[in-house]
Amino acid sequence: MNWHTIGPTERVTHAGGMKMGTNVPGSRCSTQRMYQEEVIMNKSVFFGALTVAGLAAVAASAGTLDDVKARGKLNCGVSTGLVGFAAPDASGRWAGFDVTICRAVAAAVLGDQDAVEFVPTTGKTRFTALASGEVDLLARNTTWTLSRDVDLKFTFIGVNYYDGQGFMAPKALGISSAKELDGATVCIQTGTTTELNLADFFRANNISYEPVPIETNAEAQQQYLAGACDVFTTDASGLAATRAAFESPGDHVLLPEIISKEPLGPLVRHGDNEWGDIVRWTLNALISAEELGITSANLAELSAGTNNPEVNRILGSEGNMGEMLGLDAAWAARAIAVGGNYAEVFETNIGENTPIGLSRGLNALWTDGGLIYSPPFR
Ligand SMILES: N[C@@H](CCC(=O)N[C@@H](CS)C(=O)NCC(=O)O)C(=O)O
Repeated sequence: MNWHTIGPTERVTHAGGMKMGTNVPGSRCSTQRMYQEEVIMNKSVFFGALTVAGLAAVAASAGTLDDVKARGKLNCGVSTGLVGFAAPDASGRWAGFDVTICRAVAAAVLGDQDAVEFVPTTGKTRFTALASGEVDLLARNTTWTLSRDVDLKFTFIGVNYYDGQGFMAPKALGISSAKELDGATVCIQTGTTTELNLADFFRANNISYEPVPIETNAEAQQQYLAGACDVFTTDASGLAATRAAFESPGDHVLLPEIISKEPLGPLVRHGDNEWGDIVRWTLNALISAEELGITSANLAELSAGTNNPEVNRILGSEGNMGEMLGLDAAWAARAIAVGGNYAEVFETNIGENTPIGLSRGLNALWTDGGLIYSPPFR
């Protein structure tokens, strides 16, 4: 399909009642500017001459564990709102798959899953928030890439969701492949891998598009439904979460192409390995708990001691792993108590029986044919 050959009046109307490809007057969407995430992050947009990497070096000099303990609160960077992953619930309490990581770390370190200050960040602001020390940890569907590690100097402590970038389009558009998108307007969040992958995909397929840059998922949703862009592209999990919040999710399709690898996981600043270890092994505790059959239901019972030595080492009835981390013996048991093991956290927040409806897929345990794998508690 060549979008340039379809005049605005010929385009079908979808959810918001506006014509496809119509720009919302005065919105950022009339600016067809392509942001390059690393340029934004490194060109000192936020802090004069200090780069994100420079900020990371400054902020990492202090012991984050001591800071968190002294403050009595974990500052955790999350998204501005993506239901299922991180969003305030009906009572205003932050909940979700990523939020659980923040709460699990707070439970492990401070003994209180509510001792968390949730700091909403956008695709653009998240790295500055972490580098400057505003947050101790970022748990916000962030893709592990070489430049974010090596150049921005962040340590990805693991992967909590293996994802890939997809496209969502109104059903009324009648398209069945992203390769039919020549000339389409595409809503993309700035400061993300999304915009870089999008450029690569269209270039590789020798087709063109007009980017409609947006900053938050709420804005993406609104612009897409208003017809400011023909399609919305982001991580497939984000598309599922976004679509689930629509009034008529069935009016929108996810196209079959997954155009990138998006290993999403929590990250900390380089330079504070002790803190990185705590976050890493907190995630690993949730994953190992699934593998070893530790659940919310049997946690208390198993914590008293079992005949499985690894269960005992995780739950603290044997060995001194908590001490090695600068914590106490029950650190992992408290982390698991927050939302259960990895499977429970997945199923409660984003699984097949939730409106988000994600299957485990690549995120099944390695023993079930997936990629989720924890090194041993040994
Ligand atoms: N994984 C990609 C994209 C992450 C991203 O920002 N995704 C959007 C769309 S799902 C999001 O989380 N938005 C939440 C928000 O705006 O607060 C990256 O790390 O660059």
